[in-house]
Amino acid sequence: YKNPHYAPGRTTMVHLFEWKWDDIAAECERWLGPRGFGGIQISPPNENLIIWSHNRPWWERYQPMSYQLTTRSGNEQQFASMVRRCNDAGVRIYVDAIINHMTGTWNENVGTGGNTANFGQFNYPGVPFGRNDFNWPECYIEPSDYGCCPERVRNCQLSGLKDLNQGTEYVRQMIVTFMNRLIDMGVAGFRIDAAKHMWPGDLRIIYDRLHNLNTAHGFPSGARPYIYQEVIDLGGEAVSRDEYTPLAAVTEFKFGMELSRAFQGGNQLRWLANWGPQWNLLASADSLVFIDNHDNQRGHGAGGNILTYKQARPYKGAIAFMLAHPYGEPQLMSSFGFQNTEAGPPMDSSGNLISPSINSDNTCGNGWICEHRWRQIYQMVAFRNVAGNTNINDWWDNGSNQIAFCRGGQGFIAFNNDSWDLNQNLQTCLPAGRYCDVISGSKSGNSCTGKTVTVGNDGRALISVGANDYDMMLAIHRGPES
Ligand code: AAO
Repeated sequence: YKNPHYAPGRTTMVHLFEWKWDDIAAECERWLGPRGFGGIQISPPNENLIIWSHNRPWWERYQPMSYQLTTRSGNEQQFASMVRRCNDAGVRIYVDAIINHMTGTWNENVGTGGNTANFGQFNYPGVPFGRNDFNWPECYIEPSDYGCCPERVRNCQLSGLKDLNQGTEYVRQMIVTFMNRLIDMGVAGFRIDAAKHMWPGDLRIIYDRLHNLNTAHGFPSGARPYIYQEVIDLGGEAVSRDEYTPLAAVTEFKFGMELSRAFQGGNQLRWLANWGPQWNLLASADSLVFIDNHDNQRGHGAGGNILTYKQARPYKGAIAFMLAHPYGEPQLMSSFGFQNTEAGPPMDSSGNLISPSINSDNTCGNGWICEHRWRQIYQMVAFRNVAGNTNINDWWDNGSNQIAFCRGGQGFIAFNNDSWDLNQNLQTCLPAGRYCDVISGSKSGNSCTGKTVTVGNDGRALISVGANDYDMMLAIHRGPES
């Protein structure tokens, strides 16, 4: 369950938060496939409660009404067509699976597929689920429970969301049927939402009943779905990430927290020389990594001071480090713009999602940020693909916030987060020649729209990153784009 089964030569997934299925299919064909992206985490595809009382917040999608595939993102036909078109473009689909709970109790009770529920009776006819399918007695997770009481974290309600009992055969069957339907339609894996709030033993039974990936969508025979479990573990809690790594991969929240700190100047970049398990991060193969996710970019979930698109310069630096460094399976966030933490995605007055528009410079409009279309980000995806499974070598630092390293003979990157210029003759490990920096520009015919780096016969080159440059890093690599 720890292999994402990307198409050959691809390495990176992007969370297209709240995108519509038709738009994702188009994005696979026009952008993600050609640019070498490996996969997409999509928003939950199953029916959720419509919550007008909060003006259709993004978080209504974490309140399941049924496992029918109808949401604001599209219906089942559109979902199937997206998976087909993306797989044909070489881009995999990973589903955000909300299997810990159903909705909370609300005055509104109509779902995006038209199903209703009787919350007082714990009755969800769209599945169907009834009282016996939930944990009893009813209780609510208190902040203090995280420190003491694993059974309360697993058997009580998270934010008042009705807590399914995965210990029962019927609940397992409903969940497995839902997930297998998605696998048969061609998805490559799942994010397991709120995995911390389910018993590892129950999850293991569910995972082991999942089908192999669909060979008619290009997966090798016998391939198991990629599973990454959302377990927030910043240390000091009764439930640990180590209970989940024997099952499948786990989201490593310390990763984005530490890199956000470093790239905001709270820690010197030179300390990143031993980035990885020595920083008390999970083993690389167990780890799904990101700078920000849809929760912590808006103050939900865990971790403060997380870098997001709103602090673009240090954010791009942290993302570049993530993609240049071999540790973990990286995931990019692709956001809609927001001012307050509840606000839903761009929508019209009926609540229909508004598609992103695409500007002539490849960026998005209509309220969508599309970080995955920022040059400094998508060109680092290409860097990571070229770097492949090489290790880090020729680490250099100035004893402070200027660092540089090579990835085998494939790529070289330098960062300057000091307040003075970086001008150094450094080992790039690349064959002699002229390279285009993929951060300040791109290759255009025989010249570079940004900086040019000339590598000598000894592999060394003069590397310049000014303290006031638009971006704090410079990257060159083998292959046609640099
Ligand atoms: C909404 C409303 C609620 C209402 C509820 C029910 O906002 O007012 O009661 O509906 O009707 C999302 C939103 C929720 C929303 C929910 C359903 O974030 O606001 O509730 O949809 O619509 C915990 C879980 C983690 C979870 C995270 C948000 O462990 O699994 O809370 N994330 C996922 C999704 C998320 C979604 C859900 C789960 C539910 O990614 O989008 O919720 O499907 C500690 C614990 C963490 C815990 C946090 C927050 O973290 O370790 O496990 O996360 O607390 O409670 C420091 C500590 C750190 C600590 C943190 C916060 O950083 O180091 O450990 O402080 O205290």
